[in-house]
Amino acid sequence: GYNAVADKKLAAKYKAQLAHLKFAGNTPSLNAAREELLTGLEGTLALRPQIGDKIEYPALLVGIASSLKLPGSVCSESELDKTGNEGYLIKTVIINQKKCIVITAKTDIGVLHGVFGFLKLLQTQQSIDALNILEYPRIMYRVLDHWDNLNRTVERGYAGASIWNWHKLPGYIDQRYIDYARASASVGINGSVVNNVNANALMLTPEYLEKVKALANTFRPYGIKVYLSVKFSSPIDIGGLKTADPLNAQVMQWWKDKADEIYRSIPDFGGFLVKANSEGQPGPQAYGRSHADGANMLADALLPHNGIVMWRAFVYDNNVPDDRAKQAYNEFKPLDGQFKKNVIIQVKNGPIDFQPREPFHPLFGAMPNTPLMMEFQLTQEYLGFSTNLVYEAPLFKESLESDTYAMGKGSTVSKVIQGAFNPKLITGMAGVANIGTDINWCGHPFAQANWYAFGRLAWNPDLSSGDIASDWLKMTFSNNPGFISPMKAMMLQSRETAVNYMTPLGLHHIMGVNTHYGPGPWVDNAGRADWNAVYYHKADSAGIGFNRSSTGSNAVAQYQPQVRDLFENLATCPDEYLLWFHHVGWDYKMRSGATLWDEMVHRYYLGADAVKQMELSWGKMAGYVDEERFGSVKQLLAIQYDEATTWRNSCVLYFQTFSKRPIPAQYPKPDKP
Ligand code: GCW
Repeated sequence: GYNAVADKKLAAKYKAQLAHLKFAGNTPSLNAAREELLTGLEGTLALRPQIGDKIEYPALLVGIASSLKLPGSVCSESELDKTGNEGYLIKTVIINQKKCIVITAKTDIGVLHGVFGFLKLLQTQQSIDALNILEYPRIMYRVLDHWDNLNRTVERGYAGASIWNWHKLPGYIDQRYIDYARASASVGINGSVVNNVNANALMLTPEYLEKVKALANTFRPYGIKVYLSVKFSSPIDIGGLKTADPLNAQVMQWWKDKADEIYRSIPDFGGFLVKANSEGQPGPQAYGRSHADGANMLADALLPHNGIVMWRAFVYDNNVPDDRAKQAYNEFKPLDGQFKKNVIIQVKNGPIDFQPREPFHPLFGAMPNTPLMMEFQLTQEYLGFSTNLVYEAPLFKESLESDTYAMGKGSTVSKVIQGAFNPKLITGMAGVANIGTDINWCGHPFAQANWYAFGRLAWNPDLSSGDIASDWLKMTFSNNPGFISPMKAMMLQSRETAVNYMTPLGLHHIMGVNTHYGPGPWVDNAGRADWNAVYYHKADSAGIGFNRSSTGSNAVAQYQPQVRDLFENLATCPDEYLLWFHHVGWDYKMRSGATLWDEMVHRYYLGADAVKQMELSWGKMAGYVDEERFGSVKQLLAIQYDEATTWRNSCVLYFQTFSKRPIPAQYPKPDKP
């Protein structure tokens, strides 16, 4: 839905400027765009513009440039070219000496994105007097990865069941599918991997492909392509073959036939996402083949249809004795340049696993001849599920803005994934979805901001967290500065706050075993060394932290020399990553002047106290928010405070068993673990 523009004067002005609409064309995407525009104008302004083919003034003109028959002076070829296949122009122009607003593009999907862009202007109460907006996506594949299982459970999902009702598909199209596509398209997302990377081979059977086709048909008008996660052993599991060896002729043929079968019913099918040889998933290594052999075989099957393979670099196993953080780089870096052009390697933002904070993944910048796509996690697996308010854009931006130095200073991760250093490569960004059947979609009213921010950053990774937060707040709640200013500050601080009460100073992976919920720094019996928290924090009587410097696992050597040196040297290693890269004594003198122990205790208290502050700020927002959402966020923040104090108390008391140092007197004693 769309909130009404609350500023009455401004609403009246908008209405006067938008009295007449000329909307050219009626393809499925343009029809979706028209309907969205009319719904948006009705919702924001209670406006039903007069619609006609003739231009009447003041006019809003919408359609692809060629069918609007605009005079060349209104928008030039070169401007239009810049918008590409998905971008758009929104301009104030003079036609017959009269002012009009034009929303135009080269393609139907561009027009749809333009309509959403225009509605955002109204929702965020911008002036529409003199518009000159040219927008286009910086990244090609902007994809949500659903970890949804066929039985409707969602791996690491905290917002109810899977929104895909496989039982009722293909006959029954739930309105949710359409709203999902609208919401995703409104932020520029153009792909959806509908099933879990821990894939079920049944997904590729004709019975399920029929259902996938129905979803693809539903998403198509919104410019969203469907992709599938595939299980590498599918030729055995459902194909009756004895092997899944990627160099076996029958296996290759099986995948070719499967791809042809899929494209017969879904001509614009996006391609495959593959998790192979990781956490027990089958893969080419079982046959002595490499990731490149596996990925290229699938790529060959998809290439005639323009499909792509997104091959994940999240790999680790028991055989890495010293440091799990090094494995992906070790396996993939030597394969640089060996992948087919329609393969893109999907790399998590950090080298371990979606922790509250990680340094950027060393593969970024290390494979100049291979497309790398970013994988972010929207669902809050390690960030307190859907009871914790954590706005993730600052986390995403932190990794995007990290300098890899791969092509000299300024070679940020953002530039690497935009293909700035090798324009021949395809580009992409994936977000592990946080969407479910909950009535508010994401479990926590503020968790929607992470879906929103992902879409905005995939479209343009150089946007700022703050601008995205204020757009989202305005469109979701209220434009009132009395609301925006404290709530934007709260959102922007929320991730650092979570880091403080969970894993300050570079600590990581000390969550509850398996669930990854709540504290579990004491875990030492998870079945495998690298699933134990003690493997990651290595606390002992001398100090704490994982030595990844040259005197330890030497993971620092996977970075360019400038970055390696920065992390290697205690004098330059940022506090944020201290215990990620170093084992440091309890009395180590921090930049703040405090000892490591005191600083750590301080951060834990700071984190929990900041959640109290969030509760207090939200408490003052009753006047700006409807009762239902106000009450819901209020309850969730109370839970979050409880969880934050549990984190703080547990970690401080547990680490104290090693440090044997007192909790500084200014802090209240932890009352319960
Ligand atoms: O974060 C870990 C999760 C697994 C997940 C895996 C992955 C889908 O704990 O549940 O499996 O990462 O990304 O493959």
